[in-house]
Amino acid sequence: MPPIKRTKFKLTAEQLLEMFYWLKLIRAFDERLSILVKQGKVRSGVYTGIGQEAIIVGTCFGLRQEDFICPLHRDLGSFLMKGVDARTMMSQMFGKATGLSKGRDSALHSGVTELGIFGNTSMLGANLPVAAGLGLTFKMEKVDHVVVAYFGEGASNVGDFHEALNFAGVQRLPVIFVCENNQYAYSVPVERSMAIDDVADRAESYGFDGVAINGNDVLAVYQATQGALARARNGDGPTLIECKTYRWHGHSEHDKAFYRTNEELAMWKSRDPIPTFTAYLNGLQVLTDDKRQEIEARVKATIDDAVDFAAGAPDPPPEDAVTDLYA
Ligand SMILES: Cc1ncc(C[n+]2csc(CCOP(=O)(O)OP(=O)(O)O)c2C)c(N)n1
Repeated sequence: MPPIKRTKFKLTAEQLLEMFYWLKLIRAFDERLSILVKQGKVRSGVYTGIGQEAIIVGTCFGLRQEDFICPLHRDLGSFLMKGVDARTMMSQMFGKATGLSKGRDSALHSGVTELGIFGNTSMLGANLPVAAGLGLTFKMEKVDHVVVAYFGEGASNVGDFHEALNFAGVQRLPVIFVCENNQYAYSVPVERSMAIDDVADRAESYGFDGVAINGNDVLAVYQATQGALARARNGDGPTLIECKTYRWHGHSEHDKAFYRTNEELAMWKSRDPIPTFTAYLNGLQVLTDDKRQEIEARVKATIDDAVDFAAGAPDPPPEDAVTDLYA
């Protein structure tokens, strides 16, 4: 069987390999952070998205620079895919002067306007009305850019979520609401915080489509996002995509996650998004052993370089505390 030219998702072999690279890079970034934080090298709290990478790759792949993302604490990979280089991102986690916020915040609240990344706040759900506001701006400016806003299933129980979806539905705003349903909001399992099975069902109340999909299948996420992007760019309003997934680590690296069973974790690890996609690429003869080794080497070199750079980067000078103030 000859290697494919294009899949039914209209992705070329090169694009599929690029997706594979991002899955591996985002996994490696978080795995390294998990080690570095235990070594006391990271000044930020670390909330890994290990196990959830397919959501970020499937939603960010092919976004335009002008499209905005509103990422959350577990979505560092979306910064990388939107164009922040690994050195800057690692510096941000180390609290160094070379990071996005020059060492000013706990690493989770930075944005980069030029790259279409809106900085998050700590209040869960509060990024969603902001996303709706960005969508309203695009609509008023009559441009076909789209906002992709991430939130957890826990955040979907907060009032801000409902206000944002209602407003976006009424105004037909170009926003894609992406729920990362990883089954837990800190220690609270989803069945203890919601009386329905699917967050996706909530979209109907606000007059637009919601779909629940396998969030560990990067192509399923990509396909759902492409449909939502096309509708949003066409003026047909928002979509809610609920991605069912699981976070392998605790809520943050200091949480040992005693509230869940080893069996449950093992079951979800058997649905790891990376081997699933690897098997697909192997089946298409897109990913040869040589290619895989080359990509893995590139990922390792990128992470090693980012860590070396961040470790050697300067701390912010004290006098910097009074610069860049907004008054
Ligand atoms: C309004 C609000 N309530 C509580 C918190 C504390 N808190 C931070 S993350 C978190 C769990 C979030 O769960 P979920 O929304 O499902 O996202 P996940 O962390 O699972 O990705 C909680 C309770 C907060 N930041 N904001």
